[in-house]
Formats: sequence, structure tokens, C-alpha cells
Amino acid sequence: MNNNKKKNKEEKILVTRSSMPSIEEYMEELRSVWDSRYLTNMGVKHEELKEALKAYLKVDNIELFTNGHNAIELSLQAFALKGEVITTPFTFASTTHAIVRCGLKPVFCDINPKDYTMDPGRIRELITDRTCAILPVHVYGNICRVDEIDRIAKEYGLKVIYDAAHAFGESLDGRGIGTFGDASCYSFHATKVFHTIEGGAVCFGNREKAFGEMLYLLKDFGISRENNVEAVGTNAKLNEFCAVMGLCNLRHIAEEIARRKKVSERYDRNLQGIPGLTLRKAQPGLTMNYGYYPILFNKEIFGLSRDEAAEILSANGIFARKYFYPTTNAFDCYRGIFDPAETPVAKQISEQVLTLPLFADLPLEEVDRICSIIINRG
Ligand code: T4K
Repeated sequence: MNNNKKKNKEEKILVTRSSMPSIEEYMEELRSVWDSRYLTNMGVKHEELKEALKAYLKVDNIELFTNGHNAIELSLQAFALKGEVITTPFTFASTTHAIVRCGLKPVFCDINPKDYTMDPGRIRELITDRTCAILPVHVYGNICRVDEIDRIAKEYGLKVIYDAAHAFGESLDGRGIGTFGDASCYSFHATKVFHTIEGGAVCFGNREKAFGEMLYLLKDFGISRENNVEAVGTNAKLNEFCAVMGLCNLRHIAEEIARRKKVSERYDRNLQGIPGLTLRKAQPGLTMNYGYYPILFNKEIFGLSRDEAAEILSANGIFARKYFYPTTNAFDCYRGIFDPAETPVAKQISEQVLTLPLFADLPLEEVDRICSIIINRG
């Protein structure tokens, strides 16, 4: 039995692993919540977290939610959008489902092969008189071409809502990512760089005051005050236990990102320059959060397909993930409604991409082992 197989018997390495504060730190932060018996509905910790995140993310306004998905759905609802939304199929199910669940029609724009975000050169040809918004995704924390998207949106009077689920804490030339477009939706899921167990947020500018008020209403059933319900809302309130987790995790966020950077750089060192493997490229001016480590496998050059590489890794106890395969326009639930052939770049990337394990406490020797398994095919 080789060393890699032996290791496999000992432990599995999953694509990610939630970072945690110490239990003592969490309990200490939780104590006042426990004593107060005020557990949810925009409590003290919820408000504290809101202020802390506003400062950290360098945004004017923020509303917190139960998860990133509700942040997107309620943003679409709060803007009272009707018609078609131009979006990307190279994303998690949430982005497309949110559009559909709001009674809107997703119109899929292909992605660019450099950073896998929406290709702005293809947006204009998709705009019709029914288009109301653009919903791009900062996929893997790669930032969309925000200037070009903004220009097109202004020209046609469209809203821009970014899915910033992967972009926590990132900035472009010093400007917080959450300040681009009309709104940006974050996920604080347990698998993210920053998490509140489950959670999410929408960031928006001061121009969008009415939007912010509507978001607040919608996450609490549309109740404006006792005996008064103004909108058909839902329940999407972040509870105090989650807010406490967020307050603790935010204290350690700089270290979290620094440790992820080390892991990511170790992958770069081991894998760069290998013909047939495409690594993520740094984007000029972007301060990254190192949330994901995607690589593309070109079977003709490297000799292994993405699926073969994933199988070899899993035989060695390493569970990389095919984020994002299939593209959302190829999901079974959308068969006959959308056509993945209309977004050929997204289709190809989704068939080649594998996101390797990346988390703060992944030992660098394990990174070396993962790379050696890929390079040596086992
Ligand atoms: N937009 C985009 C672009 C997104 O990627 C997402 C979420 C959203 C919107 C929606 O945001 P949320 O509503 O989720 O806040 C995971 C996450 O559940 C999901 O949040 C995330 N994207 C997606 C990319 O990844 P799955 O189905 O792959 O999760 P699962 O359970 O297979 O977990 C993946 C790995 O994470 C496991 O192998 C182990 C590790 N893990 C998992 C859990 C649940 C932990 O370490 N701790 C945990 O508590 O979706």
C-alpha cells in the first residue's frame, strides 16, 4: 500500500472545513443572549454584527438574512422587478433558482474563459424590452467586469444585483466589492471564508434607501409595526446564535484569509506551469479572499480529464468538488426550458473544472500530497 492510500484510511480531506472560534469565545459572546432570552428578530447581536460588517466590508448599508439565497430572492423582490434577468449559468443553483422563484425569466449570458465571470461583450445582444436587471456572479471571488456592466446597465436603465456569495471582504483598488451595482448579495454559509453558520447579507448604497426599507420589511413578513403589514414578506431573519458566530469569526478574519492565502500559494507553487492544467489568474487591483481553488483539466494535453482526476483523488480520500457542474441551465428541473448549448464557454469550463480542498487549517504537506496525486495520477 502506498503512502497516499495509507493516509486515506486515516482521514478524509473534504473540499472545505468550517473555521470555528474556540467554544469558550463563542460561549462568552453568547452569554448575554442566553441571559436575555431574546433569541431572534433583530436582537442586540444582530445589530452589532450589522455595524461591524458595514465597517469591514466598506459599504454604506447592509441588511442581514438567514442565508445568501434569501438575500438574492428578497433583493429581486424589493426592487419589484418584472420580466427578464440577464445572468450567468456558471454558478451555484441558488442564483438561477432565485430568479425563477421570483417569477422572473433568467436569460443566460456566456462567461469569459479567463475568470469565468459574465462576458459583458455578450450582454447587449441579450437585452430586450422585457429586460429589467443583470445578475452577475463574482465566481470563486473573481470579480466581474464591474465597469463595463455598469456602463451597459446605465445605458439601458437596468438594475445590477451582484451575487457576491464568494467575494466576502474583497476589494477592487481599495473599494469594497459590495459597493458595485445597485445591490450585492453575500452568503455567510458554514462553508464560506466568513460564516454565521447559515446567513447572508445585502449591501447597497445610500441612493437605495427605499430598497433597504423594503428589504427590512420583506425579511420580517412585511410587518412594519404591530397590527400593520405592508408587504408580502417571508421569514428571513438572522438569529442571535448565528450573529454571535459572525461576531466571533469576524475577529479572526484577517488570520483566516492569510492562512488560506498560504494554502492557495502552495497549490500555485506545485501546479503552475504544468501543461494542460489551468490555474486561476490574479486580477489586477483585486484584494482576494482565497475562498476557492479552481483548476481546469485539459485531457488532451494533461492526459487526465477532470472526472478522472476527481476519481483518483477520491480513491485517496480527497474530496474535491465540481463547482460548478453542470451549469444551471443544464439542470434536470430546467430541461426543455433552457439550452446549455447557448453558453458554450460555461459548458466547457464546467466540464473541466475541479475545486481543490482549501481551508485555513489544511496542512501544507497535505497540499503537497494532493498535488503529487494529481501530477503522478495516483
Ligand atoms: N450564490 C452562490 C454563487 C453560491 O455559491 C451560494 C452558496 C449561494 C448563492 C447561496 O448561499 P447560501 O444560501 O448557501 O448562503 C455548499 C454550500 O452549502 C453553499 O452555501 C455554497 N454556495 C456551495 C458552493 O457549497 P454544497 O451542496 O456543496 O454543500 P455540502 O454540504 O456538500 O458541503 C460542502 C463541503 O463543506 C463538505 O464536503 C464539508 C464542508 N462543510 C459542510 C458543512 C455543511 C463543513 O465544513 N461544514 C459544514 O457545516 O453547497
